[in-house]
Amino acid sequence: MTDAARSPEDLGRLAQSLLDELARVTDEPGRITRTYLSPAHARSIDLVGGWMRERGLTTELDPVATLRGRRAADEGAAPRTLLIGSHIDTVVDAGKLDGTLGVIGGILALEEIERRGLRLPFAVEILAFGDEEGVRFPSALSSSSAATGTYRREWLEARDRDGVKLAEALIAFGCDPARIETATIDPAGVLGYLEIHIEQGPRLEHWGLPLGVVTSIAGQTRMSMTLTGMAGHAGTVPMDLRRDALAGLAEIILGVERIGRQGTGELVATVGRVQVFPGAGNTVPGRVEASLDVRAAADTPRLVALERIAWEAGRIAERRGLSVALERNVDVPTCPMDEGLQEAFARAVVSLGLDLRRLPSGAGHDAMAMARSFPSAMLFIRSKAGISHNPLEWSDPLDLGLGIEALVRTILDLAEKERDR
Ligand code: HGY
Ligand code: MN
Ligand code: MN
Repeated sequence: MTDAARSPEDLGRLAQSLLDELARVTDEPGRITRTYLSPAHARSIDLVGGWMRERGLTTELDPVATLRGRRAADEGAAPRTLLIGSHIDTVVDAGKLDGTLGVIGGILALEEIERRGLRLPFAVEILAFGDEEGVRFPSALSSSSAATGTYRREWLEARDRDGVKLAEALIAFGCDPARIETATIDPAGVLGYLEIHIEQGPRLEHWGLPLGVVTSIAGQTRMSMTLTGMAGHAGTVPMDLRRDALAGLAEIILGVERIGRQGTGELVATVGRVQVFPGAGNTVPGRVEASLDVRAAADTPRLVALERIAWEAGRIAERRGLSVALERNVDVPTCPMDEGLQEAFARAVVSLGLDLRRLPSGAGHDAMAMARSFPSAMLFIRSKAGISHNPLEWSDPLDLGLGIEALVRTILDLAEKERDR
């Protein structure tokens, strides 16, 4: 390492300071909430775009508001491009690291390569996706789907809780939904996609390791469930004459939990959001809308569980005189990570003198969408107590620095391979 190289400790401290600054960009003072195409998302693009430009990257915003920072190749007649990225949108009341670490880590890794006076035979593009979480609209992974030409046009018709259509929000943001196809990145010119991300689970901490190479990403299905009964006066409608949509949903939720527990392949099933209508304390709920999130390390257990949940929801609704509608919003199969890029991450981890462990991801990531077009791989950084989607989300800055140093070494490893190509 030359003098200009930062140690993992220094890299981690620097990453933490940028993470802290970005965490202050929120739509909800006092907690981190930065949803797709929100005012905070716009401010985060300005902040992160400034960090990119300060470090010599050229920036642009693509038609779905993905911020792209590009570093040109130093050599080669027709150099390819290495993509690095993650998301800068968050869940509600989020932690500081989920997604943002992959973008900031990419920016700092490129800065390290500059500081060390090293040259690359390929261009590098840092992608800051704006809609990985799918919190505001039922459209998860929509921005990375646009980069791989797999955008689902029906997402444009989706509405947020205020009734704003995704297409309208894009236009209000200064983007043009009619140009979404131009967001597609041609795979012919791409080496691959790398994403560093917090594990959001307990394995690395249990193993006592700061880093781990991801083998595959669990498939996931996200659905909207609507149950319709009859609203009524809480004081006058007898219990046996009610068509209480919320009571019906409560029974279905316990069924979802039971089916989740009985499943194989690390199946998980969650109802995370419920909206009750009309929502008055003295009114029998006439309608409820709920989310359903089902995942597993293999596709079959997930598909079997979805069938069982649909069947059971139908039976419960029928018995209670309710109607039930299930709509699929996201359906992403289990996604294996590229073997070659996994080995590049693995060599970098070993070069740091760390034990090498590999693990699957239960959480979804932009890498699932990017893998549709490009060889893709992920490196996990240890999460304290496996906590995420929670303001208590935290990783030791030294682990952050080790992750970024591993990314630097992976980029240099790929540079050597590219020269020998
Ligand atoms: O829900 C997920 O798995 C990811 O955090 N979007
Ligand atoms: Mn997340
Ligand atoms: Mn994430």
